[in-house]
Amino acid sequence: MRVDIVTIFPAFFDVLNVSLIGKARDRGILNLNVHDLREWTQDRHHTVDDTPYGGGAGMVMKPEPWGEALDSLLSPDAVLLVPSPAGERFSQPLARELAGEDHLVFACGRYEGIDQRVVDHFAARGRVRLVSLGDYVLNGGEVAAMAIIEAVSRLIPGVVGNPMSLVEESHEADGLLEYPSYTKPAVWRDLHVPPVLLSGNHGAIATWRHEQSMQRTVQNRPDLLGE
Ligand code: 6GU
Repeated sequence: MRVDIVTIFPAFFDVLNVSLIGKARDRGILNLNVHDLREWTQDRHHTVDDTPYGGGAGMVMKPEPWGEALDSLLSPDAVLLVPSPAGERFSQPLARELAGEDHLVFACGRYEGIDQRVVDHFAARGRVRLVSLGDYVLNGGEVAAMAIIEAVSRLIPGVVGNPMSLVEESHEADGLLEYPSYTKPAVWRDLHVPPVLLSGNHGAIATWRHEQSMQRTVQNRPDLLGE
């Protein structure tokens, strides 16, 4: 998969060199390119924003540099992703959908946003999605793009070493939250690992884990269980 990221803060993405994403890049599974929006400015001051028409607080990102940047980066089969608190909610199903794409382009704007005509222009010519991480506000799209890239790239075959570890986790298998995990030692600071996990009884372990998943979901995410 090819991923292009356009941002005024390329340094945010330096961390994509570490861990599993870094390895996937080294192995050529993930071709990830970070671009500075200011490369596509024409003026001496590399201006990327201006005051909003109609008034109001904050600045809006100018359309021209975005137009130039996206003209040069978007391929015919690319999906343009615009992180925005006004977008559709990002989810595991959307991550799975995006993991099947060949080319993703992220347009990271500041949170007051990019001139709407940029989205309108490219939506008329290709696939564009505004995507939100949830109901809170970040300063810009960079951290959101990073979360989306991590969620998507770990679903690409070969990125996560053991494919079974993708199956059991939260939001994948049964729509319940994941059960709690334990490792050695069996007693730590007077806290005991639940005895069933040491029993060797695989049926009992599966039942216990399902109960734990259910309990956690009722407690933390009742919305996942339906009305
Ligand atoms: Cl995608 N962007 C910004 N700026 N804030 C957010 C978000 C995205 N998702 C949640 N909050």
